[in-house]
Amino acid sequence: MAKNVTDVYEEFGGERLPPGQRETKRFPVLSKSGTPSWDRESWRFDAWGAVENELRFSWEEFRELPSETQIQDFHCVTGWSKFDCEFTGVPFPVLADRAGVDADAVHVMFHAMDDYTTNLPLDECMRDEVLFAYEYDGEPLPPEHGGPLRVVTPHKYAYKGAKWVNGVEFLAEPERGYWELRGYSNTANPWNEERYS
Ligand SMILES: Nc1nc2c(c(=O)[nH]1)N[C@H]1C(S)=C(S)[C@@H](COP(=O)(O)O)O[C@H]1N2
Ligand SMILES: [Mo]
Repeated sequence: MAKNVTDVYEEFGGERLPPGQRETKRFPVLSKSGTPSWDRESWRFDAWGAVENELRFSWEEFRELPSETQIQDFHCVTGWSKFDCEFTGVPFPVLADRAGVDADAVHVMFHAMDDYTTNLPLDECMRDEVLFAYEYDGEPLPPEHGGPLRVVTPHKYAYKGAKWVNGVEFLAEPERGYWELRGYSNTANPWNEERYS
């Protein structure tokens, strides 16, 4: 059964459609460079940094982690929102618990196969809606949308969700990712229109 989390906006006191957004039924693709290729045999996912257990998963091992299917909204900083996206994947807290996050960890950097990075405070990642997603609408996540694995962040603009994610780094100090170093908001709350900084 899919869990409907399209009510996250209530936490931010806004309308379901954030200010300055328009709804689209399409699912546009936004990538800083091309779609990287991957190989099921050699693919690895790592968790490292301020953790008790550094983790490494093969594709098969990652797929054995507990997963959920959720209905989420998706908000792109360029102005479109897509309602009711069905994603299946591993909630961030599941992974964090396996790694055993250190008491001094406060921040997270996501790393991706196209050398994209994006950052969030740890407490904004420790929510079940932050998914490492490998299915969209019950099918393998399309490569252009981040397959085999991407992060989705329905409480943030979508650049906080790394496509082609292959690592998560736990940090004792905040750092900035690819777009956060290039003028996008570090905080990215759609209901406050935190687009650029
Ligand atoms: N690895 C990686 N992740 C990424 C990007 C990227 O270029 N590389 N673009 C980001 C941006 S700016 C957006 S809006 C969303 C777009 O996701 P979509 O292409 O599935 O719509 O992915 C985000 N994640
Ligand atoms: Mo974006």
